[in-house]
Amino acid sequence: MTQLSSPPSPVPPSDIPSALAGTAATPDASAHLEETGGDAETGRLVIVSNRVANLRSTGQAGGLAVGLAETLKERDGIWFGWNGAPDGVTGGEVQVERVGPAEQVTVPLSPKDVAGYYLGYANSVLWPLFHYRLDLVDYRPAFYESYQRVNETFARQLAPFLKDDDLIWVHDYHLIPLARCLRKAGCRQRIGFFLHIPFPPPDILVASPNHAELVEALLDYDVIGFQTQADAVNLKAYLAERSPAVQLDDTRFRVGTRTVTIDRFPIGIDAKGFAAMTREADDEVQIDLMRRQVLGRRQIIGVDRLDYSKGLPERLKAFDRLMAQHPELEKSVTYLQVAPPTREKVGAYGDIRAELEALVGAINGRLADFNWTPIRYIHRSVDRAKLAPLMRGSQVGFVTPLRDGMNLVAKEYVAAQDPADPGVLVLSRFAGAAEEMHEALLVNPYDIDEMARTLYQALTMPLAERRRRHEALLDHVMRHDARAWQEAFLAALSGATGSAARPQQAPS
Ligand code: GDG
Repeated sequence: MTQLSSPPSPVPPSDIPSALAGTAATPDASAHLEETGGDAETGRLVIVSNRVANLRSTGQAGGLAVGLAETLKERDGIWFGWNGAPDGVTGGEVQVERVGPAEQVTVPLSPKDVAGYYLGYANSVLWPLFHYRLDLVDYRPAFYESYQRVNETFARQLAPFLKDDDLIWVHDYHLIPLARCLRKAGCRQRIGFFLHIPFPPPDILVASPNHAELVEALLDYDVIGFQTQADAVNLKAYLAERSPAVQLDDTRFRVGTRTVTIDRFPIGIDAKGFAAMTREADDEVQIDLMRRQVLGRRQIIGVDRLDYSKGLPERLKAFDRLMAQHPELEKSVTYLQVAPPTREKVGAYGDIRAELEALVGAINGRLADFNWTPIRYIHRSVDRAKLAPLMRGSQVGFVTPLRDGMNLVAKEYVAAQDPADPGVLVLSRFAGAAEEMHEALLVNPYDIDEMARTLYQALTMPLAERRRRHEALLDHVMRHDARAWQEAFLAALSGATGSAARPQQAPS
């Protein structure tokens, strides 16, 4: 067993259970773990992410929360992250709350670090950079210092909770340096990283002054997981060009004395659960649906956080173009865009909101009639129980991000459809989901004409073709669901060489 050396614990980790049932591990992984002293059958799962999902309720927006909340409801482990309050003290008191078999461990951040680490480096540097938006990167050295400081503090606060055979699964771009910081604190557990957003090609990545440190820090993980093959290829290309890491086979690299796995683990949704939610439409949604049925109106739906990566202005322009090219569709097609606010303190988000509101106003002002509002735009979070029936009642799912790690809405739309009379998914080629969802109508989200033509194709598609496409998509979404994603990642992490090949590190 490995020795864990921890700094003094801010709260006693004594009541954290030691055994964890149901950890996924392949037979190969189990055999390997016997050699290395780890135990995939009993090791706990420790999830680390910027924010800790509310395990009691998953009715909130946010892909990560929806994707992972179910896992920890069923097994022992910890979910560690920031408490979300903007006015704490970085390194201050740790809160521990038990929810079922799991524990939520949350830590505070100071206003300075919320501005520097979260709004700054994570969301004004890494988010635009990783979404290929160099024009929106707001690089400031102080942001990077705060990002490093917060990762070091999180590592110091997390380390006392860890046990030797824990599997640590770190999520997303906020926490790239966390494994490096945990290693410095003496942690030798297997640590995996999953990036929910795209990983850009080397030419874009090197525009960041910190690209070398970021990639070196990534290589301290045992498993680096991406949404798509394209993302994994981008990191491998960077390594081939600029790193001494040696590629051993398709997914494994030798980094010093260690082996690091780089692979794709496309995230899925709780497809059965989401489909079941369509049967419980509340009165408001049912009335809306009946009204549209009586009026013979079809609906195009989009559901996205109001983020510049989601291609919302382009979508509105495509709808406008559709109406210009097919005036016969006036009053018979509406476009419902749900776009809850997000990261409003980052300047680029204010800009996209203003652009969108101007476009909605201009299009509706020009086209609307007293009994027809072409675009219904909801800039609030809609309850999840309403979303599923709203998607089912919409004939087109319009999912056209300019760049997206995966895009769960594409999968939710498919899961929500009535197989006997399904709607059509119009999907951006630049969403990670396009790598798997071949039967969607794939579009270039920058090409307004193509999107308008494709919307028309979707609205006029014969039933037989809709069913054929939907059947294949549904089969995929059901089989490659959230559970399959977690199992695949955890199997890879359980099977990782982990501490076996890592030299003993002195605690700092
Ligand atoms: C990141 C990556 C990746 C949206 N509006 C409301 C609402 N939502 C839900 C959707 C969906 C989730 O939020 C959004 O997930 P996405 O995948 O579309 O996008 P991101 O938030 O950008 O997520 C993304 C994901 O992580 C997972 O790895 O796919 O590429 O960017 O579930 O339904 N939910 C509720 N009300 C809303 O108004 N309740």
